Amino acid sequence: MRTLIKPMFLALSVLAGAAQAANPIFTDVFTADPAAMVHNGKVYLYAGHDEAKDNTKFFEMHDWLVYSSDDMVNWESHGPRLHIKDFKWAKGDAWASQIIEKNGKFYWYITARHNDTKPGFAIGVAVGDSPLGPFKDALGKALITNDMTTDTPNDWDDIDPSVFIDNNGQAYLFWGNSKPRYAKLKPNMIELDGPIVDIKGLPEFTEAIWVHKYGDNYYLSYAMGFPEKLGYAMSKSITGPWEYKGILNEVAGNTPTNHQAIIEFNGKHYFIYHTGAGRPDGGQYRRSVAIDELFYNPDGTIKRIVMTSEGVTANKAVKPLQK
Ligand code: FUB
Repeated sequence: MRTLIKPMFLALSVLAGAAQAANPIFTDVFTADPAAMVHNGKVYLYAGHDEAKDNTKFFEMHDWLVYSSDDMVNWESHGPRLHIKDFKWAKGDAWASQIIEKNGKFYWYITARHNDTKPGFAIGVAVGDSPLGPFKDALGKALITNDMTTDTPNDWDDIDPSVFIDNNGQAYLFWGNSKPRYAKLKPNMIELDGPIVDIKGLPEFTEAIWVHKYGDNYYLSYAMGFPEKLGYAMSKSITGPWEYKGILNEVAGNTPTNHQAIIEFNGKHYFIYHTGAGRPDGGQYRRSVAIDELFYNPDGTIKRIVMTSEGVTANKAVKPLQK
């Protein structure tokens, strides 16, 4: 499925003279838990799909949606590109995910509820040859299961994967609810390469880790408390130690969860998150992805995000002058 999504509100800004997309950015479906990746001059956005009838019971999530844009304002919908049924070991709950490219392959790490052979939430990985797939379960079994982390009482502690490849090529998988954890990945990206390590120094950790690097600093942002604010920590190494730096984003409107992706695209930095606000029928189980700009301070710390209803302005690569 390929549909061109016109921004809900496309206006000419008097000041900037640029097209602008209002938040939330998609209004035909409910979208949550965004992850994003820049590849070949395009931004690919991978989102969970909230299908709950209303906001009274619980999440209803069966597949993951993909969108792309070359200016952050006009988005093309590529529809669902991965479904819970693509993972034979999973029985439901297509929760947060993140994708990464390595050697021309795209590895998409997902959260799902495992069937009764290994009860609890689990993390799986799908692989494809392009950002749009097609994707297939890379392992035929889950990569992380609840019985691998027995020190936490809840069965949803193994959720929300964030994947990162360091400059030396070593890949890491981060994840967790109530306890943040990471493990090295083997070069094949589908097996752990060493122990599961607990991460220290993240006060009030709840879930939703996103790891990124800017300059020579590593950043680990995460949902804290409940209702969730987003906080962040910095380090000079992907394995820590992490130093907590403060709140990055306040509680999003009309939903207690908060889940972010942070990317750089054409020289600007973006904070992609979900909110229950901005749509009359939105809420805790009917969330919508929104995007605002993110700004670094000269010392590498990040300014508090300002969530806006106006959203971001169009950002196209500037072509160099032909001589
Ligand atoms: O969308 C289901 C769960 O809610 C995610 O896995 C969490 O990060 C929270 O957003």
